[in-house]
Amino acid sequence: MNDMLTIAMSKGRIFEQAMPLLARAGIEAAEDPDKSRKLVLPTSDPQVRLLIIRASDVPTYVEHGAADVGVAGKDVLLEHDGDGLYEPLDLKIARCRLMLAGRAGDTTPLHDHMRIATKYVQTTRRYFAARGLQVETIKLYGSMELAPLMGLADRIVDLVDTGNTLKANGLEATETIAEISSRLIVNKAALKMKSARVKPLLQQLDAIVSADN
Ligand code: PRT
Ligand code: MG
Repeated sequence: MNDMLTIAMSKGRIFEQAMPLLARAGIEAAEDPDKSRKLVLPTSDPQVRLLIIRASDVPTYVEHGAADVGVAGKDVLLEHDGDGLYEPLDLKIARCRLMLAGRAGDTTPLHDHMRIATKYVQTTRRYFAARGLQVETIKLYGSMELAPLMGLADRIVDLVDTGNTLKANGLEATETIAEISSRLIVNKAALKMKSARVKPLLQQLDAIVSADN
């Protein structure tokens, strides 16, 4: 069991974009997580297994050593506090931007006590605090785009890729808070205790990402 390497990631876009990279490092999923109900997936390498969990739970599993390695969006990592993990490699996949957005044409300047709806409460507070503004954050778990339209919030902070979702809801982005991509994260203890497994994987993935970018 100690020779087993456990890799945590979410299904959806992260799985779809991370697995082709892992395949080039010799790790292929034995099953498709969209077709299987299994949360632990064996791989083509008998010593490697995948945990399929919620995107925002990935840093928690890795920090506590329940997974040795994980793939998590920078958005999730910015919002996660804890120090049991390293973030050694930018996989440059699942890219997007964390942006501030509001109703199209709304030119109200940013001000103290502005209400901002977001899933990213900590990151939002930190961003505004760094600019000397104290905002009122309203925590939402999804469909942030609705909040300014319904008068729940003045602005939102959300991920933007093509901008189509904002546009379809009469919103426009005004500022980029962070450039987002998925990172390989590693449990601190695992990097020491399982370095013979983890370090070669890191080196292989680093070379694969460099070849692509
Ligand atoms: O969906 P669920 O609640 O299960 O979890 P999740 O939303 O955290 O998972 P998932 O798979 O949707 O996203 C996982 C990770 O993918 C995020 O943490 C980001 O790091 C990354 N990513 C990259 C994105 C996007 N691009 C993205 N466009 N995650 C979400 N979106 C959404 C965005 O929230 C908005 O609703 O897509 C919409 C905007 O897209 P455009 O193209 O219309 O601008
Ligand atoms: Mg989602």
